[in-house]
Amino acid sequence: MAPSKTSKNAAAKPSAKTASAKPKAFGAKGDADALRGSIGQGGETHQRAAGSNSRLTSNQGTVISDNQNSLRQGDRGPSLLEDFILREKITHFDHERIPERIVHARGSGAHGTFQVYQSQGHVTKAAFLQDPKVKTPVFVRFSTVAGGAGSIDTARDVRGFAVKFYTSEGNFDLVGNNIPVFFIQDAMKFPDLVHSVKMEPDRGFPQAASAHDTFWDFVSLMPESMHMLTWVMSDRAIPRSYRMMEGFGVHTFRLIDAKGKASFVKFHWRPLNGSFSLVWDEAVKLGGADYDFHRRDLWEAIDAGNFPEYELAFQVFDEKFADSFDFDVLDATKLIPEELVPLQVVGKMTLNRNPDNFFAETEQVAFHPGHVVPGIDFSNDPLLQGRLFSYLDTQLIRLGGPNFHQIPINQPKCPFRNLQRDGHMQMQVPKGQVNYEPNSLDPEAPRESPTDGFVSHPDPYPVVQSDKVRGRAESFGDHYSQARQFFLSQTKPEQDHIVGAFAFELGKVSRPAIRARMLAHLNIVHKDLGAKVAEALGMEIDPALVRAFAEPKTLKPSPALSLLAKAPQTIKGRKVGVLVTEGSSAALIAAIYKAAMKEGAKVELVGPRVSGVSGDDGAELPIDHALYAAPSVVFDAVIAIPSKDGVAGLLREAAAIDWLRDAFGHLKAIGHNAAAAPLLTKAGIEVDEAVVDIEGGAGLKAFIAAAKQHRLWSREPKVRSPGD
Ligand code: HDE
Repeated sequence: MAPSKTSKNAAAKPSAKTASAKPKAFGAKGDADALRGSIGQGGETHQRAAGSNSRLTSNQGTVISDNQNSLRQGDRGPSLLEDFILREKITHFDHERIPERIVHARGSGAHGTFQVYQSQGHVTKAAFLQDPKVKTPVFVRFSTVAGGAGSIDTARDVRGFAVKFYTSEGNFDLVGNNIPVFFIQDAMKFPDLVHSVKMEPDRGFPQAASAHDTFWDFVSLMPESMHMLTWVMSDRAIPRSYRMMEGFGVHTFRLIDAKGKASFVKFHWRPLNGSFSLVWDEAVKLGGADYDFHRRDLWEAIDAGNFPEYELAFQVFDEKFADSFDFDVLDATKLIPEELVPLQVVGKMTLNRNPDNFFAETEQVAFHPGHVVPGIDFSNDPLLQGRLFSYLDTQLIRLGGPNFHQIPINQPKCPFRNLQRDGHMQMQVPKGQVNYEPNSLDPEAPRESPTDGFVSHPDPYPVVQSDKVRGRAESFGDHYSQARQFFLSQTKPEQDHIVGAFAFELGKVSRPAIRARMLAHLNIVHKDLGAKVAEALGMEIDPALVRAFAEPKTLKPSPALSLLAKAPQTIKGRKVGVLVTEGSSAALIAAIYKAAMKEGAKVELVGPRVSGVSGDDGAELPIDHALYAAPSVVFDAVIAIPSKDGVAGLLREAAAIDWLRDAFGHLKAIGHNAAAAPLLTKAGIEVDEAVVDIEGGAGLKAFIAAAKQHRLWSREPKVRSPGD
């Protein structure tokens, strides 16, 4: 931001008044500090001089005269305990961090709105699902699960997809994931699961990775995890972008209509631009190239006005369907195939504003599946029931007390009043004598609303007279059939990636017995899966282990479970990287911008330097990145158009060779000119339908068509085999 007129003047010339009133305003060592003042860090100087209300103060409002030097006894003497300004500043700083989330610590947020397409009054009375004209504000936080707050974005992991709807009847939080099932059936096992996947407690590594002994030890002893594991080893766990992944409420919830009639529901989010993933080698390299790949992608898209959109869909079903379904709808390790209960698209969420402050909003937002509104209710899913306890409890420690709902990002946007009082960080100043109910002293005090307040669904689900038990229904017992169904529903490349991911992860497990147990499970899920992973690991499947489990059912494949089968052909919201050199064709660059913009994609120029590179017309090219700072993994498709002279320099640059070699290995569309030919050869690129000479023949059009396919899957067998 350009400095204001006042600040420029003032910074250049401190006022005589300030200088004379306090000759040592910038310290006895004078020169360095005075220089700092003149180049902007001492901006407060001119603020004091200007006497504006942007004067720096302590938290108590005392105006601060010197923000550069602590108080000491003489200019080389000891600092004084009396310095209340230093102590306040340092103490606040010492407390800047709050405990990070025990899971989902690494996340990125965005504001937006939700609008229903048409009234859903036939299934729910929830106010925000009635009127298509109503825009309900939302705040969304996407996250990884296992890593700490500072961990990489592209780890293989489940992604959190948590949405807070600020409805006219209170906040509704849909705290979901990008995978529709979960690892465990009962909340009792959650701390064990999380302990096993987080860094190992003695050594403090690995960070943000499930590829280690404790995780695979735990899940190999937990057959109910098998379905989720096939998902987590699939491409779903390495999404291309938060803008390009599905979301799921996971559990069965209930919708309640105005007459009190209940239906079961599963919630789904579908990104309008389609769902896409990275390939594993790309995800690994992105971990080094751009730690914040997903956070940056979301921020930049919203900042550029390219707003991510997701449709909300319901799978609505009744008790009769629930009873007829092969699996228990209360079991969070199972999904209901869309082919059995089709999705009803009910509305759209648009993310249109970045947070103003990461900590105040993204870090302090407090989600809770128990934040529901009239018209939405729970089911008896034991995992959900456990969550209903956990989320409120965790906010108490994380946000420091029971008033976290008063933090702006958590406050309902409808009126809220009750008689809860006091506690840490109470921000409200409740008035009057009455803080209890019933009372006869204050007719204006808040009271219950029997007619339109939240009433729990009476739940006629057969809770027959029974003993207290710690146990599970038999209907939760089949752990393999849906895992097999998921595997069989994938396209060939997707199946290969699942095999590759299991081989990679189990290859990192040091105890052979754990690997052997997992291979036995995978063999039950599907013989091909077991055999291929065993081959990649160079191990045999132990028949004694396999016999211990019953043979699962072979269910009809569900094509909706494959991402590739339903991927739209688009480059909307994607990035094309263009490698140029001194003397690259300005006309060709202009044509590339035009063709990409027409498709809603963004072009970024990569040059040997970040500035001072001219095109063949002599004009300086608007380079976005220097080559060493922008490997091709950060782009969806790439083009190399060096000049005839410029290519010689690239041939000596490992970064340029890798740029193309990686794009080829990651199955991306590669456009080039004739001058790039020796570079392509040196990078080992074999011409195929996604390697396009953009100057000749079908030209740019053919390149765009190739890029719209996301990746050229038929190239994959040439560059890697499953299990690599
Ligand atoms: Fe969570 N989960 N979870 N979880 N979860 C948390 O709450 C928990 C589960 C999910 O961006 C914590 O505020 C238990 C399933 C998301 O702030 C904690 C169980 C699903 C987020 C917690 C589960 C989720 C969380 C940590 C098993 C998908 C991030 C910090 C019974 C439907 C929300 C916090 C955000 C966060 C507990 C299982 C989704 C500790 C006990 C299943 C998206 O309370």
